[in-house]
Amino acid sequence: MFGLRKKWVLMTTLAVLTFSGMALAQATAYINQVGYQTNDVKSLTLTGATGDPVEFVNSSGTTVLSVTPSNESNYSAADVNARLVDFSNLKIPGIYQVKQNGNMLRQDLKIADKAHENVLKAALKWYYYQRASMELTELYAGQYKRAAGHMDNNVSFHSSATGGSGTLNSPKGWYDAGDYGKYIVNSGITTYTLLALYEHYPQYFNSLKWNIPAEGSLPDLLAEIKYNLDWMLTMQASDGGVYHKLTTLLFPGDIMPNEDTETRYVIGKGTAATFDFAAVMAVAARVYKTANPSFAAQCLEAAKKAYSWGIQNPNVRFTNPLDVKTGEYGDSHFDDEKSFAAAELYVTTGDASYKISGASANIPNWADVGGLATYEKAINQTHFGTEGVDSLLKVAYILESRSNSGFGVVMGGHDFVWGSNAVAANQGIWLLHAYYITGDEKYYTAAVKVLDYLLGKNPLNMSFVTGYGTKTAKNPHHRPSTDDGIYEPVPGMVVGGPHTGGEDVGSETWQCSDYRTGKPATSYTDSHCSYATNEVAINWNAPFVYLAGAIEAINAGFKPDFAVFNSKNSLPQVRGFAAQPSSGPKLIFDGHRLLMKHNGKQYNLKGMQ
Ligand code: G3I
Ligand code: 9MR
Repeated sequence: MFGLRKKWVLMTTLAVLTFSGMALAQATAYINQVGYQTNDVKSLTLTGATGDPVEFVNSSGTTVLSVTPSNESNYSAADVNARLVDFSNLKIPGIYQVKQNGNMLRQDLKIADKAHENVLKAALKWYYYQRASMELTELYAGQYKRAAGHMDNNVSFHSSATGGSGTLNSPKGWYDAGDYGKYIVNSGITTYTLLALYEHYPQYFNSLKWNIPAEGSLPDLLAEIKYNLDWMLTMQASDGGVYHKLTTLLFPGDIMPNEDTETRYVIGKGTAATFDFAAVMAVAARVYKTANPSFAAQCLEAAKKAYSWGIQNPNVRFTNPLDVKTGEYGDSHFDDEKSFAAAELYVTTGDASYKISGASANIPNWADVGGLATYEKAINQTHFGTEGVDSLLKVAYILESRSNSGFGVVMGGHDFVWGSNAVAANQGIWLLHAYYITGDEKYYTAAVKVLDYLLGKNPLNMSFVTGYGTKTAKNPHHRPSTDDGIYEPVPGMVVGGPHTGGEDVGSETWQCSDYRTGKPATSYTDSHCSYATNEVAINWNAPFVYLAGAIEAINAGFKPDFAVFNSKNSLPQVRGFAAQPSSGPKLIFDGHRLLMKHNGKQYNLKGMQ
């Protein structure tokens, strides 16, 4: 009797221990919540899981693939141990369950053709929602219709806007972010990124539409970009210099655009804004040349004038005047803006007097655009030699290597700054450029992992794009979303993302209680108070749009004309070679590439089809 009892106690204790052990190590799977492209690379991340096979179960309950995860390794930015699972071999569209040892890890894994087309269109459509000076009608905006705000046709010159007098007619353009300011520096990298996407994939974007009022017969992408270019052009003074921003003196409260009737000013004039403007206008001159030649000519003239002003005024720094509290976008290093403008003007005009040597190895952001010149140099080797290629690949190599362990993401601890999601997306663009110039699939695979990160495969287990994904931000710091009375925020917005800066943490009523975890990758709050982690901004959506757009276009069979990789639709649809000879070379399709195996060696058949 006693023996039996003892045995029971022992068994119960074991059961409790086992149960609590399982509870401690609860397995979680992190996926791209929007979906994976049918014929593309696919991966997910596990934490708290064993190394046992992961099963993918289709809607009929059949396990269609079983994959052994990688060994566990640590991702220090979130302080988690993670395993990676590559399920690229799953190539049948559908919704799948993800299981391990029969335990359900996810039920929302989606595989589809054009998996990112809808989120891409939504992220592009957001620029329409950000348009100043026009009413958003129900026809285009649906429930997000709103009255026009900020006509900006009679804007005062602040005393810092040197040389300006009277008032300026400066309508149109996109609101920068959750606030209603219009800032040239941030418009610079944003507008460039969208122009580059069109320039790299013109055929794809000539037919992609997302229900916006498009000017004339322009493709939607060019029409949307022109709405901001038209505003930017108004910000150039007659001497060629460009004003820094157009805002109120203070940030408005949580009101709709039409309710913000405070005086708006043209503020500052400086070297960063002027060179950024020159670069963007030089690219626009190429991109609109066929669709709207007179506009393209106007852009080129504006670019040249701005560049000359920058050369003559190489060090005019903007800082907020004492009475101005809106976004500063202050910068004191101008070499990067200068090399960006010079590279673009050289490519547009062919005039070698614009040539400047040296290439930046920094991932681009609004304050450091040297990397944008690096892109132009790397893809135009006849103009620039190999310096762009060298810088690009040096960085791409490091980024790619990070994506193969830990959480399977590219973001390292130092990348988590205000707007960290834009850092991620810009890393993705960098990797895509490495793919363009080398054709090496590993860079493409890493870029896809960046897209996965932004859409849910991250330690917060959320999609960073409003309205897209199983779990997304509901309370972004975005005045219209806060004030429009609609529960769901405006869709298609990329929120800033995690970091430990905590600039919005404090005791004032409008500040956040401390949401920081001590780890950069998880220091985030989906709260309206959090302008440091949960605001939205045009320069954060743009690199996401480029990344999702390029990956969609590549999957649809397009490629930039300068890229050396084979377009995906030129690959033969080979699913096994049943009738191959039993000896001699063998052709293998690994799901992504056509390979030849012979005498124990493997050959990539790129360029041979
Ligand atoms: O330059 C320093 C660098 O030397 C230092 O190592 C680093 C350490 O954190 O900080 C760098 O400064 C950062 C600066 O951006 C430049 O990158 C600041 O910490 C950081 O607070 C600052 O954040 C900017 C923020 O405005 C505050 O000025 C964001 O990049 C920028 O995206 C954001 O932009 C705002 C606009 O002002 C207004 N509209 C909304 C928009 C988005 O929140
Ligand atoms: O709403 C503002 C946001 O757009 C800016 O990015 C942010 C940082 O400059 O500032 C926000 O405005 C806050 C201001 O700085 C302090 N008072 C509260 C404002 C919003 O809650």
